[in-house]
Amino acid sequence: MNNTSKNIENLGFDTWFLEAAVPESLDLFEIARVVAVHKDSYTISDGETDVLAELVGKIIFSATSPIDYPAVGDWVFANFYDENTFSIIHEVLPRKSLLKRKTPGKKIDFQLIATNIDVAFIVQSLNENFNLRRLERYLVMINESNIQPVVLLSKSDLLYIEDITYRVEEIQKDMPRLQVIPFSNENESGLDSVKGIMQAGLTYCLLGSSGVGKTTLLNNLIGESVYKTKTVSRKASKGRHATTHRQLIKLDCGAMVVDTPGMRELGNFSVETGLDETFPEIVVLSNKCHFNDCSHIKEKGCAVLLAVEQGQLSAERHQNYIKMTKETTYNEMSYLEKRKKDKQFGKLIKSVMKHKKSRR
Ligand SMILES: Nc1nc2c(ncn2[C@@H]2O[C@H](COP(=O)(O)OP(=O)(O)OP(=O)(O)O)[C@@H](O)[C@H]2O)c(=O)[nH]1
Ligand SMILES: [Mg+2]
Ligand SMILES: [Zn+2]
Repeated sequence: MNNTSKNIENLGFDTWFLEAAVPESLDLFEIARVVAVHKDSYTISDGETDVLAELVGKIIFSATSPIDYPAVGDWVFANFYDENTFSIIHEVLPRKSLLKRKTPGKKIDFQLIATNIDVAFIVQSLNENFNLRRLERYLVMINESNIQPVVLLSKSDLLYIEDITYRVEEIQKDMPRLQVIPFSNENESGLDSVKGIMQAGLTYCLLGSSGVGKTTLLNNLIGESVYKTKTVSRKASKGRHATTHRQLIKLDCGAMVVDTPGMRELGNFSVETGLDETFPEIVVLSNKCHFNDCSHIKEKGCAVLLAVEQGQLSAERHQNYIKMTKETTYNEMSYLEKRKKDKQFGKLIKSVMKHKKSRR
């Protein structure tokens, strides 16, 4: 494999990763990027060729959480075999950013969505999917991960211009610094604005509910319909995702895009900075609360509640903030509890094994 630095630079590799990498590994392995994750294998790319990859046993045996496994967007150290038709991943390089969410349902664990993302496109359709509370939820996750968020409002062809403007203003009233771009995959309006902000060497991620048009947008950015979108009737497609796995695609303009399957549930996990960055006005207000540890739910002298009462802060926004604060605390506690139990169970097994050995 021809691991020239130019090729991996084109895929987004920069000095940040070089400095973060274990120096010895630089001599032993080649550098590649994970462009797709399959059930038990990966596809990695050196910027020239895509190669099937498996994990070295060490990674599997020492992994203690989903974070220890490679995800789409990761840079890895690998060895190539059989004329570059097969490879083994030995090490995951440190990450610039990491997008994770709670696994859907009651189970308390989390999943990696993607890593080393620079900009996240949160896609909502301007018609039925548009929802400020859901938007805040995505923003908490993205802000927590140190990724720049941009909001893309799809299907503008289905609304009158006044209604589009109204929705954009609704977002910007609460979040004036957030970039919002309405667009249509159908009549292509706004597509140039989306293309216009995309930069070579940066990695973008498409997030949002199923059916909002993420993959259609990707196909439009590529310029041809390479990836499958939902074309079956609404009824038949209910609950089914057109996109089933995550992959990283390189565009002609030099930018990279990770398409993801729509998420029905977006549980957040220990997202303190994410919450603070998404609700900065609440942070400012809370400095004026009478109690230092005010939860802004029912305390006397709460400046946040006063702002809601006086109409400076919308009640829905406040409620969403409280809801997510409670939820993230609950998820984190349950997760720590689970880890503790797992550890105790591990210790128990070890001591039983030891006991068995000593009796032999
Ligand atoms: N009218 C209109 N329809 C659109 C637009 N964008 C996408 N669609 C349609 O919406 C449906 C879903 O589009 P997809 O691109 O598959 O949606 P997705 O977000 O990738 O969905 P998942 O992969 O399931 O998460 C398709 O039938 C598209 O043709 C748009 O801008 N306007
Ligand atoms: Mg899709
Ligand atoms: Zn308060």
